[in-house]
Formats: sequence, structure tokens, C-alpha cells
Amino acid sequence: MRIVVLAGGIGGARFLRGLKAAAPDADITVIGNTGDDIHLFGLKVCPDLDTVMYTLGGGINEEQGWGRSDETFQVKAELAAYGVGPEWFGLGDRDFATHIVRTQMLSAGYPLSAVTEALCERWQPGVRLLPMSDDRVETHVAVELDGERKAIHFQEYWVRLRACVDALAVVPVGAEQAKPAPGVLEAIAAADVVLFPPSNPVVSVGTILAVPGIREAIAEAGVPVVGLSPIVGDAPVRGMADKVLAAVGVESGAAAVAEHYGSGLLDGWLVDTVDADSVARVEAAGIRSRAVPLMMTDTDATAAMAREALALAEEVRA
Ligand code: FO1
Repeated sequence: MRIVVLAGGIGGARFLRGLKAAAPDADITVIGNTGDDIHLFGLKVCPDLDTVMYTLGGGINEEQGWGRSDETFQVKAELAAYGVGPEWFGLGDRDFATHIVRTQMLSAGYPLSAVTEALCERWQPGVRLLPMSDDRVETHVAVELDGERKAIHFQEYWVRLRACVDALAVVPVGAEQAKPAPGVLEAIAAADVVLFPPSNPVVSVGTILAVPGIREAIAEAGVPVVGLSPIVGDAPVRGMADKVLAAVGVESGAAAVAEHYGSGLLDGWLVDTVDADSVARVEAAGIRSRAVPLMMTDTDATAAMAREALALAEEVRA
């Protein structure tokens, strides 16, 4: 079975670990969000691609869900000693090697998709990891700080500000001009099923869908598209998705997110058992829905979720 998954960072990576366990023989292609990418110290950092690569490759810092395990921060301290910031983004020594290799290859002319493939040679994630685009897309967030409205990089909003101010707008800068990376449209066209994991519907899955051609390819693929709600009981399971959902006028609810994606895109939507009362609303939107446990407490729980998503896809296909 060929499965395509649109993944963001931590939620997407955790879901993929369960999906691999649930469908060990499946051919899984991950289309990774690159809107979180940030250029620091002359290096290109790809948080969502790295979180998928490290999580599936066994190198992730498990508690954080980002960065490397057994990390040290000598380089970061030395940079700070030179007064070179920012200090609010925690890049570890092991992680720096990934960004150095990536930047070196990009400078040599390799596209991000080739770089990602090369990095995955080491990590063997067991899935094909494609960036959504080889072109630069960076999500910026409009905020009002000290009475002044300005756009800041997503990472500054997410990590330095901890999303403590409202997001007035979320803009994937460069998305309109971006092209799907090589292999992305082909993978969607060849897929037997497309899954939207419990990633952030605005800044992760939303950003991938903002690359012209990707949303259309999924809508026209003619195969089941099934998503899993990242919102449980009107609150994001992790992260601050509610903050960016508000920016696009979507209430922080399992049914509202399904409606946001729309029945033109989604055929099925899993909500958590605590949101069982929202199944009817999702079905009224023309999207098949069922309530199952959606807390990714461990790989077995996540594998069960993945099996439910694949079962719903078969039900929709019938
Ligand atoms: N998230 C934080 O909350 N604090 C950090 O200092 C931080 C550093 C960091 C370094 C590399 C990397 O790949 C990710 C990092 N993240 C950090 C997570 C990152 O902001 C999020 O994973 C994604 O951008 C959102 O999915």
C-alpha cells in the first residue's frame, strides 16, 4: 500500500512512528513542512524535516520532540560569548552538524530535496521524506508588540514569545511562488491513501497545502484522504495550535478543523472519544467521522490510531 502523509513537526513525527508500526509493509512518503525553516548563523535549519528524520531515525530528544538526544550546547555558549544571537533558539552541538552539512550541500547547488535524501541516508527513517518544496517558504506571523504591528518569523513567535500574543495573521512568505518539490505530485498521484496527521492545521499542514498544486493534487487524487484531529476537547494536545487557528478565524475544536480543511479535501476525520459529540457535525459537513482515542501516549496507542485512520479510509473507499 502506498501512503502519503503531510507532516509538520512533533505531532506528525510521533504519528509516523505509529503508522510504521501499524503498516510495516506500506510504502510511506512524507511531504514535510518547510515553512518553519529559519536561517541562523549562516545555516539553514529545517525543524520539521529534522524532527521527522530524527524521530524515525532514532536520534530525537524524546521529551522535547525536537533536536538531538544526548545533546550538548558548547557551540551555542561560544556564540553567546561573542554576543552572537539569537540565544532563544536552542541549537545543540550535534544538531549543528546537520545544519552545516545541509548548508554546505545547498551552497554547492543541491536542492533541498536532494539534501534531505542525503541526510536520510544516515538516519534511515524508513519513509521517503520530501520537503514540500525546494523553494524558500518561511512562515511569518503578524503581531502587535509595544503598540506596533509587525511581522516576525514563526520561530520567534513560537519559541521566543511562546505565542503569548495573538497572531493577527499567519503568512507563508514565498508560498505563492513555490513549486512542489520533485516527487511530491507524483507521490500524491500514486498514493492509495493520503493522511493528515495531528499536525498543526495552519502552520504545518496548512503551509504544505499553500504550495500551489499540492491541495489540488490531493483533492483530485481520487483516493481517500483521512485526517486525525490535533485538537482534543477544544484544546491542542501539544503546542499552541489554538493561537494560530484563531488567526485564520477557526475555533479551536475538532469539528471546526475538519470544516476548515473542507469536504473538498477530506473524506474522513478521526476525533478523540472526548469529542464524540462532534462526529455528527463533521458528518454534516460531508466528511465521514468516528471517535477513537487520539492521545499518542506511546507507539502502541499511535499504531492503533493509524489503524483506525486506514480503516476509515477503506470504509470511505467502499
Ligand atoms: N522549540 C522550542 O520550543 N525551543 C527551542 O529552543 C527550539 C530549538 C529548536 C532547534 C532545532 C529544531 O529543529 C527545532 C527547535 N525547536 C525549538 C522546535 C521548533 O520550534 C518546532 O519544532 C517547530 O518549528 C514547530 O513544529
